[in-house]
Order: sequence, then structure tokens, then C-alpha cells
Amino acid sequence: MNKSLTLVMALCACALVRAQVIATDNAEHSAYTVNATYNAINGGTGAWDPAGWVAEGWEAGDRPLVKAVSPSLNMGTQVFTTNAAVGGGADSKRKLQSGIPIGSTVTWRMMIDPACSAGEFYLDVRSGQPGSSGQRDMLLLIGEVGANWRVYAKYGGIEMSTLFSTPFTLGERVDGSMTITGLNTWQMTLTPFGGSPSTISGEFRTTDQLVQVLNFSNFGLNGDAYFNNISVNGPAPANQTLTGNLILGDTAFSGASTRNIAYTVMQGTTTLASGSVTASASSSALSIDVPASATGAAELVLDGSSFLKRVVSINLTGSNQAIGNATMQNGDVDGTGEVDAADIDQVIAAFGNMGDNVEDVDVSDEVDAADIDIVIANFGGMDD
Ligand SMILES: [Ca+2]
Ligand SMILES: [Ca+2]
Ligand SMILES: [Ca+2]
Repeated sequence: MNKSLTLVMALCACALVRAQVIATDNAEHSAYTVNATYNAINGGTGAWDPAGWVAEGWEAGDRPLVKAVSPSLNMGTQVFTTNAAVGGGADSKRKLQSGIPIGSTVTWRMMIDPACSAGEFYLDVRSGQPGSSGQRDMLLLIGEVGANWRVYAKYGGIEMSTLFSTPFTLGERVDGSMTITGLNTWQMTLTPFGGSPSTISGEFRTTDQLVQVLNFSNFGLNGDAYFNNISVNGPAPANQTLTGNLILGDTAFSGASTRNIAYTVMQGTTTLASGSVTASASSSALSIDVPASATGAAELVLDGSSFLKRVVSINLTGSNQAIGNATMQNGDVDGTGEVDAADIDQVIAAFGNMGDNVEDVDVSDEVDAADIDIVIANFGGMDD
């Protein structure tokens, strides 16, 4: 059976690289008590995720509540509210430890109580200190009874409001997502629960400032505004890519079968990357992404099928690099880490078998004398 050699390789890189959580807050956390008021949540009382937030009070008199709500609202069972009882201007400020980097995304969910008939709910996004323009307000998301959600910011250098296309509906959960797309630019998407997303983008009202404060507040609402599930995520770290070739020794790949080789990139006991290569030829391209933050000595560990474990020493530089050929020695059919008489016996016992068999060490789709010869030629080989 002759098959054309297709130099196809499936690379299944298990993505260990994820966006970094900077800060989170959730009213369902055990730190919060239903019907309790908090003078600035995460501002000294009620803080449960101090890693990302500053414990700092806010203006006296602001008393955000934690309330139990019906699960039918799709907001969870406990939410933060801007506390309608306080009237116009209740604030629930969250200040981050430092300005969040470009590429970060802030997500949250919100809803205005269906009993409301007037007033406004805000998410005021601010810098840590006033910018060159003398102000700290970077943009203002506005939910107003009787109007669409809108963002007051700069568009083409002009301060104005821009509406989301999705209609604003009382009692409807809306999920927000704001990405810092550049030093002075943002993009925000609002998605009604079960509905279609609406996205707008613009510039911040300040220049050269980083977002550091998220202030959920209301003005004149005659009911509650709910919000919850606040999450601030930094950008995914950059990668360095290791490229090279995986060489499977003494193989022909003249049949249809392939061989799976697992790989890990280790630094000490830390796994920097892992995945597997499905080889359909004696030489397969390797391309492995490792976090760019990892530098120094590391090891690429390869193992699988009838091949001895191969450990390739590499020196991570933080930049892409070619690591050359990683050649794996054949013959360890039973996977003991050594090519010995037991491997020869196993091939002889499978003699004549057709198709995909580990004893078919040259991957010809037939166990024959050539396979016995290969195991004998590699006799004494050991795992790295
Ligand atoms: Ca092995
Ligand atoms: Ca063996
Ligand atoms: Ca064979």
C-alpha cells in the first residue's frame, strides 16, 4: 500500500497562556451580607479580593447595599445596588491598585429595577489622578429611564454622547465589556441577556491616563440599580515561539498510520507549554508557544509511541528562536524506557500484523523483518 507522503502535522498546543485576572468582585461572595450597607465596597469594609483593589473610602454618606434578588432576573441571587434610599448620587467606587494596562478588559453585569420610572445609573470610568486636562473622568456610561444606554466621552476629539443601538429596557440584565484599546482609546460592548451585542468605541476625555477607578453610581433613581460580577482582566502575555523539526528515527511512513508524540516545555517543575504532535512523516515541523516572560534554561521533553523519551536542552531568551532538530530514537515498543530483548520479542509476536500497530516501528503499516532489524539496531538505547 503506497500513500503519498503528506507533510501534515496537527499541532495541539494546550493554551496555557490566558488573560491575567487583575481584580474581581461578586456580591454572592460569603464576605457580603444581604441587606448590609457598605461605605465604599472594597473600601475598607466588605473587601474580599484585596489583591486587585485599593481599600480606600469614598465620600461619606454613600451606602451601597447588597441585596437578595429573584433568580428570575438572571442577575444571580445577590447583587450590589447603588441604594435608591440614599437618593441622588449614591456611589459604589472600586479603585484598582494601579492603572490597568492597555489591552485590559473590564466586564460586569447590570440592571435597573423594573419599578424605576425616573433617574440615571452611571458607570464612571476614571483615572487615578487628574490628567493634563485637569480632570479624572475618562468616560461615563449612562443608563437612563426612557432612553438608550449611552457613553459620554470623546469621539473624533469632540466630547459628546453616543448611543448603543440596543434598546434600553427596565428590568433587563445587560452585560458590559470595556476594552482599553490604546492609551487614549476604548471600545465598549453591551449585550442584553439573551440578546444581540452592540459595540461603540471612542477616545477618553482625558489624555495619557490609565483607568484606575470604576464608580458605579446613580442620580435621582427612584428605584435600585443592580450590578455584579465585576472582573478586570489584563492582556494575555506575549509569547516566544520555538520552531524546529521533530525527527522520528528509522521511520518510513509509507502507510496511512500516524504517530502521536507528546511534548512539554519545562522549567524546573513548572510546565510552560504542553501539547502533542501528530506526525505523518519522518520529519515534522515544530512550533511551540511559550510565555515571553520565561527566560533561561529549560527543557523540551518529547515522548510517545515506540520512541525513547528525548529531552532537548534549550535556553529561553524571551524572543522567538529556532531550536533545530529534535531526533527521537526508535525501538522501545513496550515503553519501558529501554530498547531490549522484550521489545524484540514483542515485534516478533506481532509479525505479519497489518495496519496501525506500535510494533510497526517504521510505520509501514506492516510488522515485518524490517521492524525487527530496527529494534535490534537500537538495542541498548535508553530514555534521556
Ligand atoms: Ca517512550
Ligand atoms: Ca523496552
Ligand atoms: Ca514495518
